[in-house]
Amino acid sequence: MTNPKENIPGAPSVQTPKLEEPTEPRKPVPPKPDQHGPELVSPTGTPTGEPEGSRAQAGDYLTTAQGGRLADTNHSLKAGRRGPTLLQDHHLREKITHFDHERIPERVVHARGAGAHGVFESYGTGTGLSKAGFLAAGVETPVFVRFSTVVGSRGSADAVRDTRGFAVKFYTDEGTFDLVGNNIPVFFIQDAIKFPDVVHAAKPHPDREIPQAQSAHDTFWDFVSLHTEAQAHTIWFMADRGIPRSFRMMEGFGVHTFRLINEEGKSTLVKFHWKPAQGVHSLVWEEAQIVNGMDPDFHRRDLADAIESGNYPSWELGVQVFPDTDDEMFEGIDLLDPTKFVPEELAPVQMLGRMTLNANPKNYFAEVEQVAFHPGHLVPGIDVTNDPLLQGRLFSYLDTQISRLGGPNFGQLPINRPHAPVNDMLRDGMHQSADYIGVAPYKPNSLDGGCPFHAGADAGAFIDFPQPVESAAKVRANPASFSDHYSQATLFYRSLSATEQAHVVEAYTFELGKCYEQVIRERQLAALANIDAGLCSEVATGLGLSAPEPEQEPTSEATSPAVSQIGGTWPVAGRVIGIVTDAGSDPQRVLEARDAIAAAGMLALLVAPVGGTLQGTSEPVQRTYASARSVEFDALLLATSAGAGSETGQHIPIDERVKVMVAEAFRHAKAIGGWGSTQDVLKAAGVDVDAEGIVQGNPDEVVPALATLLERHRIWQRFATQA
Ligand code: HDD
Repeated sequence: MTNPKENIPGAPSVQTPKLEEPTEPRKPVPPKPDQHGPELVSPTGTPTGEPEGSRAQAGDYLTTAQGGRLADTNHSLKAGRRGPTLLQDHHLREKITHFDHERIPERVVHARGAGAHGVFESYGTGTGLSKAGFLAAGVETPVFVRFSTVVGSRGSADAVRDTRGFAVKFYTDEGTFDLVGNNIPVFFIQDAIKFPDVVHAAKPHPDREIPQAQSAHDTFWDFVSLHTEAQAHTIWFMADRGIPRSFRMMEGFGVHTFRLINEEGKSTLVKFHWKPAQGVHSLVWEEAQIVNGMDPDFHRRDLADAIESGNYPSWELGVQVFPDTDDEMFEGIDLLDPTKFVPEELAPVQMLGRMTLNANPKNYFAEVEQVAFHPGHLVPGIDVTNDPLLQGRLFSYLDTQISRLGGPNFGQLPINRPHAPVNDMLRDGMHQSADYIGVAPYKPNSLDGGCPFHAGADAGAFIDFPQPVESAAKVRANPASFSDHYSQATLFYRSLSATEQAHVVEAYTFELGKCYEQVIRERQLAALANIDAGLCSEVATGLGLSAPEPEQEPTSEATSPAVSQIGGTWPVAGRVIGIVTDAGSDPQRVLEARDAIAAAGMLALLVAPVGGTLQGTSEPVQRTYASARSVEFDALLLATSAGAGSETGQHIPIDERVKVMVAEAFRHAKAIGGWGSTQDVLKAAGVDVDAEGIVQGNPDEVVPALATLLERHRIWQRFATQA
């Protein structure tokens, strides 16, 4: 490399060592087997037949955006080695200009997200309800899913307390269907006109732009304590659902009531549900806080790693079904009120098919950032209701893509292209890239032979359901049933186990404790009093305030056990076990355990004092004491020899970082197994060796025992309040 100062008289000569760049052309690194991009369809939706890779990054040589080959992209064109730089350097200007415009506005909400490709396979059980082609028996439909947090910016951490977005794009033969839902079945507000208010309240304070991706601040609690219809949603994400263990372990909900139309034109009201095969699991709060520092990409990484390792996450899509009655009520619950859910005990979820995510994106920007969802992307057989929140969403999503993606042609981006043929009369506009033919993009026309023609229902057209519209005066008002703001918050809280209720108390106490304004804390306590007197008094105690009397006592004793996340057993595939080793570990037993873990479909990560290979083997270790933390493991396996009764006879002191790892894993109610000096390590970490969920023995005993414990996710008995 040339000394940059070589032309300066007297400047010392600097020799900078350098790694040589390859000089022979070679193909770009191909996508990994777990990655694929959007299907190669043209902007008008027809398959292009283009070979993979022909769109971009093709050929051996670096080119400009116009395809001209470049001799040098490392130096700008200068008048002499010491400049100045010449304006005529079109490559410099193209490169810098493009770079200057690389960022697009992030989503106003749900900015932070992760995505994956997959397939939806229909069981055919929905055909009596809906004529949608993708719900017919055996039909496979490609999908793209984007999970997200709501409040944080694009670079914020994954494991914050928040609602999660769960948006699915089905590329059906009849056009694209988007199911744009959340991991919580109720919403903050009843009317879309309040959306800017709730979002402004939840976003960082405008003066200091603090805090990022948090609801633990004054403006949020100011709003929800005044606008009490938000209480039903808020309690769901103060509960464990607000800090999921993984995107793979979340339920999804369409939230609104939708309308399915069958071949006979019969309408049925439904609520959509996604049920994860992996079970519904959460982090505990301290774990989530550590995760956000240790690995802000925790959920994104977890999803990508699972898919890369062939551990494809899957969900069943189901519906709760309600008769389409004039009053749009079911068992006293107003189906048009999006702050209400229908307990599964009253209307069981009927399964329609399974979605499996089987490929990671090839390029995050092109796919995850540019994907554009819209609840108005509907297919024949699925229609909307008059839910005032949904009605406003039908406007908002199209509108937002225009500023976010720079114009009205975002549907032509590869990730957004329908897989059904597109034959529209939309023309021109920013970023137009469709190869349109014909001279008459208007209707009626004779010059293009009258094409394209309208389709009828028999030719697969979307026919709006002819729902009668109430003859009434124009009003800015809600139905009377919308003024019940508390009954379902009460129902939710009372349906939780004692451990989950304790987490809710801790969450409110933490969040309100972060507020500065006393009046806001008191007002939220007044709202909690209307939900549950016990909840209110425990939070009040934590805040050092007295509990107010309720304005209204809960009238119903109803519960819905289905909302509790504790009690079931779930497949353990994809769970992560950290095997903690040290200089005296028996490599034979470590590898035996690792193989047994893999055979059970779980992932073992070897943790060693330093990097390199496992002592006495050529097996690489994945984590060191410096890089490992308990939060990335669902369970720990102690294969250590350190401690008083060292198995090797040679005394190895127990590393402080191992003690932290063990103490944390225990505190977070994780299963811990081991052999060798396990007892010593547990004692040194302050752990009761006889506690529930501690298993000791050889790998062939310990690994199956850990797997059984993991089926329940955590050792719930360890929490002070029993499940
Ligand atoms: Fe929304 C994005 C889910 C109400 C306006 N919303 C967005 C995303 C999800 C949801 C999952 C991210 C999609 C993606 O990954 O690209 N939103 C919901 C649910 C709601 C809801 C389940 C209620 C049941 N949203 C809602 C209302 C409005 C919006 C009432 C406006 C009146 N939402 C938007 C938006 C976003 C969005 C501003 C931001 C980025 C985008 O649309 O594409 O238009």
